[in-house]
Amino acid sequence: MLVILAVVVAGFYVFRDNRETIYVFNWGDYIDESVISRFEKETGIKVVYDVFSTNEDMYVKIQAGGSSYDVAFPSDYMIKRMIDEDMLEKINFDNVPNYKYVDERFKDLDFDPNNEYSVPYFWGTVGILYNTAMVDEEVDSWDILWDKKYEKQILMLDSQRDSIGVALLKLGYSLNTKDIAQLEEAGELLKQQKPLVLAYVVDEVKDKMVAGEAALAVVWSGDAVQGMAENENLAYAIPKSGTNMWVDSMVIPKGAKNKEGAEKFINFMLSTEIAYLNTKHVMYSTPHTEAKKMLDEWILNNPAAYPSDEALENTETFQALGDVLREYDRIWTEVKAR
Ligand code: N2P
Repeated sequence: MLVILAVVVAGFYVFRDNRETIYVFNWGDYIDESVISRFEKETGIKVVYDVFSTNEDMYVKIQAGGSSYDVAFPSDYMIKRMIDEDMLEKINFDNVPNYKYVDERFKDLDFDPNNEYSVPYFWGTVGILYNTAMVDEEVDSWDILWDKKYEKQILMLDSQRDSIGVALLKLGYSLNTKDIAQLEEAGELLKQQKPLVLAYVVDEVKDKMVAGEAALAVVWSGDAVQGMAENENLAYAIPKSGTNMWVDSMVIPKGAKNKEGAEKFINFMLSTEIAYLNTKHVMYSTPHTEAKKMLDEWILNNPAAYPSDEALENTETFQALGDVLREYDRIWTEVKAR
């Protein structure tokens, strides 16, 4: 009897292990998790789901190659870099008919000009989430993040492009500068700011701001929307001197073992119902025309989630920077090490 049972159990595991699988690598807190089991149920494909917290972490992990992913979710500038370094597969769009739902504004973008490698997932801006019960002044400049009044009440993004970017914007420079002197200046500014910073965080920023642990935080807009939904004292501002606008897209890394499974997953994520579940849950801004129509007024009318064209005028996208990235790495390491 026991033997039979053992054979049956072993058989079950062998069967399970043989299931078609895809490996998905996404940002933390960036999906309605019920979507994963729905995909598994509907397609019979098992999903192994891992998360990362910055583009740079994702890049290092994919480049190291140890684990091969079938779908990943980099941002614009990182997609460009991965295309240039021959790290991405061209997507067969015949297998992604739901691509038709992607708003034209998010097609033909400069990081993937012919729409060959990437499918937009969410987009947004970088700005300041602040607690109006703790900040009694207008927030319209990056300078406030250097105001000693807010010592240990400031959260910065633990993400080198974003934090160096904020310092560059404060100095009036481009987010894409390759000028070493300007980068050094930005690095110095971040070092000066460090005693005022409570913590460098990524996904933890939402809980900390909702709990009132800090007064000001540099955030990606979707996290601001989530924070505002949970704490009415929270507000979001894009400084007058401008900011970064970004798009995160689904891509298939070279070396993917199940490209067709990856395309099925990408298409599934673009079905109207699934795109709606995801945007409703994570509150990031969707590029999906039909899913957007299903959203509640409060989020559609929230300028943090869906800013006016005018508000987006003074934004810049990150470009891939080539060799100068070494300087970014060095400067960021120095800032964090102090
Ligand atoms: C969600 C991460 C958002 C990605 N936790 C911003 N590009």
